[in-house]
Amino acid sequence: MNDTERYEFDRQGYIVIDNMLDSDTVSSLAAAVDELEAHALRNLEAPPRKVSPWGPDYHRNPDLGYHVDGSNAEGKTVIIEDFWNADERFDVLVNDARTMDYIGGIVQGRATINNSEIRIRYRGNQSGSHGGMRPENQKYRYGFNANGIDCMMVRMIYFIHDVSRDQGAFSVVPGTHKTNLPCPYGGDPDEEPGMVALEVEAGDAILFTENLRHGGVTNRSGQVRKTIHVGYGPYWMLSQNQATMDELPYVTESTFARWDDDQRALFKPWHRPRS
Ligand SMILES: O=C(O)CCC(=O)C(=O)O
Repeated sequence: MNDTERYEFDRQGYIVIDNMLDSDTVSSLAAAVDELEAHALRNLEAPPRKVSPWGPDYHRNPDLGYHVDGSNAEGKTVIIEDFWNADERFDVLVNDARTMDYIGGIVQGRATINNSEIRIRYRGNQSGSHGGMRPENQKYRYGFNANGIDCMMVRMIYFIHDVSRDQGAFSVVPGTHKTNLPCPYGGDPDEEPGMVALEVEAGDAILFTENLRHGGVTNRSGQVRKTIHVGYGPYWMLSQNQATMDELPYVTESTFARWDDDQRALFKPWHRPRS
């Protein structure tokens, strides 16, 4: 993370990173997402179920180790969590050097991965605005101290195809990570004052603090919007996936077995890998 990026992240609460992934990686991830979407849609209603402490009722796939909730109907979204277990093509994102350099610039101490979701947003869908000051929940706060930026949860979104505003762009209200009062505007990102749709190209990434007001404007296009979201935070923060909220991260034995120690450490809150 260079000084300009650090300044902009502190000022705005997010940065857009051009060309984060090369075209081969984009193609490989896009194919893996398409295959996983097809598998997840076939299994959406199947047992076994995992009810999120936040309410939604997820399918836990016994073969591929993911959790899925949602629908592919118009206006709906499908969210696939713990996708690492499903396909080793996602491993390029586990301990990716460029990503970890950015995370090291905004999370102090040892950082771990606390969130992993593929968002598939069909025509008519929007992601409601959230984030910003929540008096009842300081878990995702944004801070700054003598050592610099001190974030709790942050997310990197990887884009595997171009996304314009009308294709359901990820959106933010710049600077709201520093607000002190609850947002009075409800949850419609198309209407929220100051909300900016961030248009990107395949291979770009967006890094943001979860304390920033953000969402996804309505997908008014024929293109289904597919993005890969990975959350990070201090090592003591447990899973922030909805299906496994505040539990240990859901990583299967076979996934751990194919990773090296540094990759495994990213999913071990409280522990360092054995040397
Ligand atoms: O990409 C979107 O539509 C919303 C994503 C979001 O809310 C998040 O990653 O926290």
